[in-house]
Amino acid sequence: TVSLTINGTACTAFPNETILSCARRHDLYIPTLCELDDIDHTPGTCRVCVVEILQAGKEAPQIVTSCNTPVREGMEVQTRSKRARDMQRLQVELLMADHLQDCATCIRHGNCELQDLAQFVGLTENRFFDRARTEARPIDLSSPAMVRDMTRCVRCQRCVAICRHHQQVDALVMEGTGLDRVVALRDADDYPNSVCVSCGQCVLVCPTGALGERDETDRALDYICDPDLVTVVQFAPAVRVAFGEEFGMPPGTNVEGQIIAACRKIGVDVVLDTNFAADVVIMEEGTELLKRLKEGRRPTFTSCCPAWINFAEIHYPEILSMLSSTKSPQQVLSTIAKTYLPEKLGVDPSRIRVISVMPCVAKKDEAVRPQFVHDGQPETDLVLTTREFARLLRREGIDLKDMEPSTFDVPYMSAYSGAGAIFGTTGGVMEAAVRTIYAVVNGRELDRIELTQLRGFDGIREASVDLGGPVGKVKVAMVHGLGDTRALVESVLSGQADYDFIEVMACPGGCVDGGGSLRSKKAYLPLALKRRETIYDVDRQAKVRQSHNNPQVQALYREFLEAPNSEIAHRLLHTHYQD
Ligand code: HC0
Ligand code: SF4
Repeated sequence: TVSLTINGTACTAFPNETILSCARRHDLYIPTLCELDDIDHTPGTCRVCVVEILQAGKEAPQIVTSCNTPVREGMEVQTRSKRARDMQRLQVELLMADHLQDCATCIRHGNCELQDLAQFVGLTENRFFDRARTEARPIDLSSPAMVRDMTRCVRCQRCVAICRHHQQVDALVMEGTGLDRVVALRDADDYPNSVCVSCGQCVLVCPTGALGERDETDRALDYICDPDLVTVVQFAPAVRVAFGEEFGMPPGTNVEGQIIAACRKIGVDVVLDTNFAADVVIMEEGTELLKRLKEGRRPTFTSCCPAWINFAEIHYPEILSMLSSTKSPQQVLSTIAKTYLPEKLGVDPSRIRVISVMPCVAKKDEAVRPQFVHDGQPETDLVLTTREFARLLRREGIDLKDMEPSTFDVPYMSAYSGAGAIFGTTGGVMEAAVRTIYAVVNGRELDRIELTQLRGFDGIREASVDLGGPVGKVKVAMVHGLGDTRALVESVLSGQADYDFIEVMACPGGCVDGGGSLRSKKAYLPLALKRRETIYDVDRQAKVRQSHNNPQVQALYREFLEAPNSEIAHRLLHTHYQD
């Protein structure tokens, strides 16, 4: 180990450890901006973490960036000397020189790492701001999902790193020099022509409002406040366990009841659950899989994650025939909400507007796919990310904590099984599918419902599952995060891998940490495990734990869809992909 002092306190460090890392382990705060510890990102571009050091043998102290300067034996570090504090403040002021300062209208207002930093260093003036130069930087509105606003970029390059090294999509590059340096799309002028798949991981790590979802809270209010419209809200499996913390509740709290109550309070007419549609997806996809297995078509990939669909279409069109044709739960619910629901409610389908609340930005993209728009009418009218939903509630003066939990008020399209609930975490779709397929094949339920061999957090997990009967053992795989997905797809294409069924989720962790989730500061994915624990709890406590045993799903087939993969189910609930 290495001995040094920081602010006069004796510290021990590992050889080659940085000053910043050592300070953090000793609970000594140094301001940072570009760095992101849990993805090992230290580009040293913001220079906010400057400290003063005196090294053995040197007479004068030096100013260095602590994120990339290794400790030395006998080093004396000052993080709070007058000179260090002045330099930290100057660096923040320089960052502000070309950062648009209309904070009140920024999507990140109140939750911005740059605002925090300005407070920490006590910034009271901004001598170098060049408005004309800043406003000349591009704002890209070409994606239905995201906005890339370079007037607010601080060039931390976290987005470039996450896209390149973790998702391995490599859609972003740094372009230009000096003050004109910005994040650009690689080899493309706009999102539709780029290799970006809208997974939103870049948005999750952006410290400012430079990357954000396309905010649609205004349009949501237009629908909700229009007395002629019947507004339907559906919310995704993961939202209920990844939302409470925005309102000060412990991470992983299940706020399903409060979400229902809040929707009702703001004037939503009908609240439905995407979990119900997840159960329907299992009926359709499970049936489809059995058919494909019989025909010897393997493997089958799940198709519910829209960033994965984008990834397959853009990067591996040769595998599109291996994707399940079943629509995602979001699109299944919206479709039924415009066909079956109007009959139930006795209203004209043209009056229905479906708003879905998703922990995902790619769902916005999915909603406007041409396959899901008929005669100009989309199945899903509007997608709000979890972040926008929080914004919407605030706009309506609602604090989720004050809401008395409520329950769904219609006896259809809202009940769900434990299998539908676990869709929100990596491995959940596979587990849900196996529970139902086993019962279909054997005429009885699995003895052990919790398929713990499918759970876990490794990027790629595989297992052999005995489905019994004529089907026997099948080989399944689950992958999350697009870096590992790329590796798995390559191994399928090269013939190395030999799977029957593969679940893909583009976001690491699955939807519990989707790209539309609340943003954490100074960390990439700190809350995934707490959220997934709650999801597994929901399953454990569910009265019905298999999709086919959900009485409302049974009623839907009895009253409307006839049978899984029936002609009408095919017409309404299946889709195709484009290469
Ligand atoms: Fe997901 Fe979904 S589970 S993609 O991760 O399948 O976003 O939560 O809503 O559609 O159900 C997200 C979450 C969903 C869909 C479901 C699937
Ligand atoms: Fe890369 Fe995903 Fe961001 Fe697109 S949305 S730039 S693929 S991280």
